[in-house]
Amino acid sequence: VNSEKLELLRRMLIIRRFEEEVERLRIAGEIVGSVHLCNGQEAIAVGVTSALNLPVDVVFPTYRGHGWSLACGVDPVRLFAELLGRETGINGGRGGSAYHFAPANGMYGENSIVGAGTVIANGAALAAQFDGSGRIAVAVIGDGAMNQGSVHEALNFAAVRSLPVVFIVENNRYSELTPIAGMAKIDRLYRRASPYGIQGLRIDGNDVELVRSTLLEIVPRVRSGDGPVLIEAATERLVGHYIGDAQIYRKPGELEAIARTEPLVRYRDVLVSNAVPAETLDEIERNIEQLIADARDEALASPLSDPTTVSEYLLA
Ligand SMILES: Cc1ncc(C[n+]2csc(CCOP(=O)(O)OP(=O)(O)O)c2C)c(N)n1
Ligand SMILES: [Mg+2]
Repeated sequence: VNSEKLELLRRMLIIRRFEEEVERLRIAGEIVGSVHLCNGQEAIAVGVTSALNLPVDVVFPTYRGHGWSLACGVDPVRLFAELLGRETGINGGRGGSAYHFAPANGMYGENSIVGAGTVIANGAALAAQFDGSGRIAVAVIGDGAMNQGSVHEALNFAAVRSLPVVFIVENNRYSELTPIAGMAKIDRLYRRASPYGIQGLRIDGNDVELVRSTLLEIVPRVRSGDGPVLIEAATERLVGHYIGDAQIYRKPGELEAIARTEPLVRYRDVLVSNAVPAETLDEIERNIEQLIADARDEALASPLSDPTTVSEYLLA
């Protein structure tokens, strides 16, 4: 049992250290463009993917998707290389931070059109009803995306067709710089599932074991044709909306408060109380720090993408 727990910890740590390194690379100008980090939201990606049968099952993350890719098993070297615009990137440096795609891992592409992943996930789920693959699709959206028309259409269509889709709402309480309280009259977004005739529930998205056990219970039902489920996973983003966001909209003390309940701090406490020696945890942390530093160096040493091949991979 402890080895399973340590694996959940490892996966969350890989994501956190990766994101911290991405922030440094972005500030240093090695990575260009807008970058959205998922620090604080790792337990959702790790808990959900741990209950899936990837790559038969498919995941549709948002632009805040580095953690989902890593949780789906994308090699950190190839993901760093992708963000750094290198030939060796998972998409040859063409997808970058917000648009990369790793179908071999069941990661069917980030998307910067807020809410659009839901509609595409429905397509993958609809295909599953025809091809008999047993696939389920996971559509990841934010709290802000719950106010998009496309999301409501997707929820209704998935409900009516009993599609094998799990809608994961990463509720980090902000849509860009606007608190969700200023955008929705209700603060329990899972309640929007019932008007469409589907099950909705809210869980603590900072509790990796709870995310995993919830999905282990729900996924088989969705897979067997019981229809879609919407899971609101309450979390916090420990960083700005994008790298460079000064977060002046936060209340005094807010960042300090959410740092106390973030998934990594909490899970370390859980493991210690499960009699895992602190030295074991320290060693895992050191190993992952090294793994991420090595991955960064390997990616930085690889060649930049060749601009003359820019039109390759485009459909005519
Ligand atoms: C259709 C559309 N409308 C607006 C935007 C601008 N936009 C980019 S991110 C974002 C916030 C979305 O918030 P949320 O769904 O809570 O996701 P989070 O960034 O918190 O993960 C908005 C409004 C967009 N990219 N696409
Ligand atoms: Mg949000």
